[in-house]
Amino acid sequence: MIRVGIGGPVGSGKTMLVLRLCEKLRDRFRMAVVTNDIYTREDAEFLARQGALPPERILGVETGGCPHTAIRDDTSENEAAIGALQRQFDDLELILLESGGDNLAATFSPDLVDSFLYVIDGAEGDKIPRKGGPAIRHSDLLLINKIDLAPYVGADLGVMERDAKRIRGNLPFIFCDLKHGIGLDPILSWMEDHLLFALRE
Ligand SMILES: Nc1nc2c(ncn2[C@@H]2O[C@H](COP(=O)(O)OP(=O)(O)OP(=O)(O)O)[C@@H](O)[C@H]2O)c(=O)[nH]1
Ligand SMILES: [Mg+2]
Repeated sequence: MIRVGIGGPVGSGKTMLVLRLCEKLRDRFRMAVVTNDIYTREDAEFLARQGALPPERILGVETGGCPHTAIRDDTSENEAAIGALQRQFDDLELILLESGGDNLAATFSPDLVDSFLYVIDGAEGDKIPRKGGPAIRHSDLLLINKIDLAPYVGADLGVMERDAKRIRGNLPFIFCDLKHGIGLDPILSWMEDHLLFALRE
């Protein structure tokens, strides 16, 4: 079974990415989702309402406190959620695990996930990629989302591209507008090449 972590600051589009990935992958793989919210289970409820997956395949974990802890330092709540899903669906192939929104400092424990994607909001200003931090630097794939909104705040995609290249070296990044599905195909191709190829179809 492959576990994919999805991290990023509050409101950057993590849940939208989970929804889009479910829509594209649910007919090919046996999937489940774990969402982390700090104080609610809102993301799990949203995904269930949207029909991302059958509701019993979506588990919301209310982490309380600091979202980093639950995905990096003490992952027991998330391991328990994954364990519960595995007991219910013993043939799971792919789990998407959404972190609570953070402040550019979170990373996933390599014991919790096989790979992690980090979503930043391109409409928060073109300085975000160069602010760096462990996830912008080291995530397996960086997504610069909400490019549809970037022009409204004067955020320059060229600046973000230059800084992302400089900070990440050879690690990949993709510009996207997940609300409208822009950039989803390259994200899926990357997942195919790096993760999904290992799963039987
Ligand atoms: N215009 C636009 N809106 C987007 C895009 N991606 C997400 N949104 C919207 O931005 C808001 C936040 O998106 P979410 O997917 O909930 O963000 P999140 O990172 O999961 O947020 P938290 O879990 O609360 O940290 C929602 O209203 C989305 O509809 C995008 O690419 N373009
Ligand atoms: Mg969310």
